[in-house]
Amino acid sequence: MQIHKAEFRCSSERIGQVPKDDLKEIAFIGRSNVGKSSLINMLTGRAGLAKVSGTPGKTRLINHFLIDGRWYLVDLPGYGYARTSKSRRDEFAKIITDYVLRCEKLHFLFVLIDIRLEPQKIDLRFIEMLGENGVPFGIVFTKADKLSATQARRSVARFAEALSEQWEELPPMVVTSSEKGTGREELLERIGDCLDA
Ligand SMILES: Nc1nc2c(ncn2[C@@H]2O[C@H](COP(=O)(O)OP(=O)(O)OP(=O)(O)O)[C@@H](O)[C@H]2O)c(=O)[nH]1
Ligand SMILES: [Mg+2]
Repeated sequence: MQIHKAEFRCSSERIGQVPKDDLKEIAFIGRSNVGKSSLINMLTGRAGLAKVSGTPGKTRLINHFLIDGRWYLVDLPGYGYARTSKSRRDEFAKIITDYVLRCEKLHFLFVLIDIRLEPQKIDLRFIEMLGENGVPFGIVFTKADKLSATQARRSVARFAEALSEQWEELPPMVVTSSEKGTGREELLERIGDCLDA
């Protein structure tokens, strides 16, 4: 699949504000600073489309980007930023759980994982929550440019092993680097398949 045109459509602070058309939505979620906004810029080929920052918590709203007038890429705030909160609702802020669990237009969710890290409890809990609620998802590993190919393979295998404790069948997984453009074609293919399904 190709992306020819990407345009910012709107920022929403509640799911009641998201676009009311019937276009499918593909969303990116993950911990603050994992690289969600950078990945949107890499995929669309537009460096400044989604706002990127080295400080966690940059994206605070649900941002919709209209792709080729046909579907939306959705940039979500990161989870796991407010460390003091205890309940699951707070842990995965209300705006995120509302969108992920209640937005009927959400077609497929990609959970982004920093490839450098050991499997993190908060990511595994989030994925478990998706499973419990029947949300279709895949995994995107980010920042692959920070590791050697061998280290990257090991990291993916480690995460797959952690997931296989929860899941009989593993979700699709794509390794990416927004810095280098790695995984762009593969991820676009995946998204194309999701949109056609
Ligand atoms: N080396 C490298 N750095 C990356 C990559 N992707 C993102 N970054 C850096 O990681 C930091 C966070 O990137 P963002 O795209 O803003 O992350 P986010 O997940 O949208 O963060 P929040 O909106 O705060 O939740 C920035 O400093 C990016 O430049 C990558 O593929 N490689
Ligand atoms: Mg962001």
